[in-house]
Amino acid sequence: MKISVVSQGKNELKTTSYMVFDIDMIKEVYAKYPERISAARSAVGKPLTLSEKILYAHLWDGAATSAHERGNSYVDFAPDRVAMQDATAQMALLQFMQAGKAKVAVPSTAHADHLIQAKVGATKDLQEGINQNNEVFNFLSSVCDKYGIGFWKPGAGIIHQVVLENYAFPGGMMIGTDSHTVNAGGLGMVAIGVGGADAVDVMAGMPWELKMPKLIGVHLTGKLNGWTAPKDVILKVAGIVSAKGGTGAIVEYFGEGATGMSATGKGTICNMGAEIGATTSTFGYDDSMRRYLAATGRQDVVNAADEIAEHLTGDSEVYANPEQYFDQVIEINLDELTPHINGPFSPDLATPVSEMKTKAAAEAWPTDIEWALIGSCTNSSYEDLSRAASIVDDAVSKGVKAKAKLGINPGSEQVRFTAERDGFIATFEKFESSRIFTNACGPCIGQWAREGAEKEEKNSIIHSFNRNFAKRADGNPNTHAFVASPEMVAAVAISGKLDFNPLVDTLTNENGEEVKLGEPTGFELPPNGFDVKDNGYQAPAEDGSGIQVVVSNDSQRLQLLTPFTPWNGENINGAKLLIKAQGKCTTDHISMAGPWLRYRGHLDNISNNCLIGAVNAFGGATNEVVNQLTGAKSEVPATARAYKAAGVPSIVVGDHNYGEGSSREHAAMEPRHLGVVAVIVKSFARIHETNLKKQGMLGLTFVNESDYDKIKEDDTFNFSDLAEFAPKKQLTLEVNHADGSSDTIMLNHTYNAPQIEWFESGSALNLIKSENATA
Ligand code: MIC
Ligand code: SF4
Repeated sequence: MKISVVSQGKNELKTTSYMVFDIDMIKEVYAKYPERISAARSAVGKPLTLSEKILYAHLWDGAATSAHERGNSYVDFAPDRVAMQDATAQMALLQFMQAGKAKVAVPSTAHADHLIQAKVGATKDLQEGINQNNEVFNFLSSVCDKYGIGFWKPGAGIIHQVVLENYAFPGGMMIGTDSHTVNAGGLGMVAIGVGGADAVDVMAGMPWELKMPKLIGVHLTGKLNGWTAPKDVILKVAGIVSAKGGTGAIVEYFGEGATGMSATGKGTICNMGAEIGATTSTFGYDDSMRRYLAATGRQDVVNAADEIAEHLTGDSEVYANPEQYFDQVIEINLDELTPHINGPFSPDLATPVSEMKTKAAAEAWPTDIEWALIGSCTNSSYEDLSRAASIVDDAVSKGVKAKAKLGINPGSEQVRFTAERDGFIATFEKFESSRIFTNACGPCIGQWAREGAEKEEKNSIIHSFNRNFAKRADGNPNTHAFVASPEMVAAVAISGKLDFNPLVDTLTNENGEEVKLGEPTGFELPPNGFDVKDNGYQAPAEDGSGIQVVVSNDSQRLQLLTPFTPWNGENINGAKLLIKAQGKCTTDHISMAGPWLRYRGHLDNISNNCLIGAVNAFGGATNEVVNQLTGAKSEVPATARAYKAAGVPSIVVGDHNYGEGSSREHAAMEPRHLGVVAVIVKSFARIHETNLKKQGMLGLTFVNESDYDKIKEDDTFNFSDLAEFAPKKQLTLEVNHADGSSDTIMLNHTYNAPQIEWFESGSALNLIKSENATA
């Protein structure tokens, strides 16, 4: 099959013909709502939040018969749909191919968005992206065709914008193999990021398990105004709760401030809920959602949702007295909220724009901005582009030129096409140095050929993305990346200064006059409607049974999976320390993206990036550990391979919130493939912990956090009571030090009985396969 390019060329005829995807499925979901909500209400015994309504309406076993304890009970759910992006879909679909099913059990889509590099501009970059990744795109296209999965071709857009525009619906439940799947909360869904193995469960028609989340209520009063944007709400929330403050919780927004903002603005807020570790975030069904659904051709969804509208938002008693219903309540008054800039290196480091001058000086952050980037799944809607363009327009009309380069990645071809028709693209191009990149992730995931990045100079960039971990955008560890709203990014681009405060500061124009930028203006939705010539969608074959999916044996990009070895039932003895990671260890540190995205479908090749970004607690270097078999220093992946070859199991030790960030299961599969048996940390990020379990690893936490300090570089480890591995029972680790002394350390785990079976079987997939074989 040949992949065609979504043309990003000039607009031609209006050819939009909308189709509402899966409307019958949506109607079926809604048909069950009244009965299920009333069952949930009796089970819980009090008024319900929106999050509870959606969760209880999607129980695998049907109507609720009892309440599920938040933060404690594992519950089986039946999500309505699955979304995957190219960088995770490869591994998800390689696993699905092993599950022995002819078709996916629920509507599913895959989106080609992560693999296209931003270099010179959309047209060239997209073609280059296709040339570079042809093998992978062809694989995805044919697997999708075969198994009944919708495929959005390269250039169609970023998964979460495309999902919001086409598939998200109020009250629905979705999982997706990307942590920002949560973006669909902007249309009132419970949408959750997962690893590929979880997606395989749902696509194979099995229940999907989640620990009943806790609930955080965010009460938004007042109204956004002036320079303040939806992005500032989540930048502020991140500052309040920190990068792990939302762990295990759904964040539900309500109040006049919530209903007063656009659906895509709500999407921005939900999107970055991933950066506080939240399971997901959501908003009640309201007029902004009606408007957005109608504008994107889904009046049928509005009609269906309106029939059960009362069930698609929280009960009024809940919003009147939130403290009685949520585990935590946060109040934000939008009238008083001011623009924020978060960063560098962590998305929760929040600074109000008015304090940036002092803060940047105190921290010695470089304040000259060379690049300002607008885009990513967080902020690439029509509204975002229109508001950012208004700033550019204003500057141009006042004779001010941009000091920094501006790069734009529109969220979807529909957004780009419409924005071009309405003149916004031309506005951005009024600055000579502006670049319009492909409708794709681009710089957000390190797919950015930034000139000079290899020099590793200390510098700052600002962007409207969600993540700003070290090296993420351009691979340079000294790039200080700051996160802000698109309108602030435009203003900072124009001034060239990180600490520019458009509310009070002036700029000097070409005539030497001092001018002030006007407040942003824009359009929630295109006044003349959305339009697109080729949205880039490829429907799957009706009957895919005859389609062959070919993976060549000598491919460097794709590799069929070999099942992981089941546990032999014995205690694990004589394990060596692969690395004790210190401080922040996100999935970007464990399995870097950027240049490594090319190996996402090839487990052995991508394992060569295993933990290369993690900081070694002994000596502080990255990608340098001592091979305990030889005593020599060596790279992490090579050391792991040496232990594996010698038949010596290894373990990884880590700090807090280990595995924060992405859903990529490579961060669990790589260590597994390289012979790591256990990851022992102070605390885990949710998706990563599940990914470890799914791949048959031991993901354990210190009972006493300070035991982390007892682990020495040359220790040998024995798991002495693994044979009695059982739910809620601690495990014992004997730590034998090189000087002959030893410590006994107790470890907690959160495995329930079925998850212990995953460990015993070698992986969750092995278990599915054996169950299918005996069915
Ligand atoms: C990201 O933003 O880090 C990614 C790339 O979208 C990831 C998924 C991946 O690693 O492929 C995510 O957020 O889950
Ligand atoms: Fe793509 Fe960035 Fe969004 Fe991840 S966060 S899906 S890389 S745009």
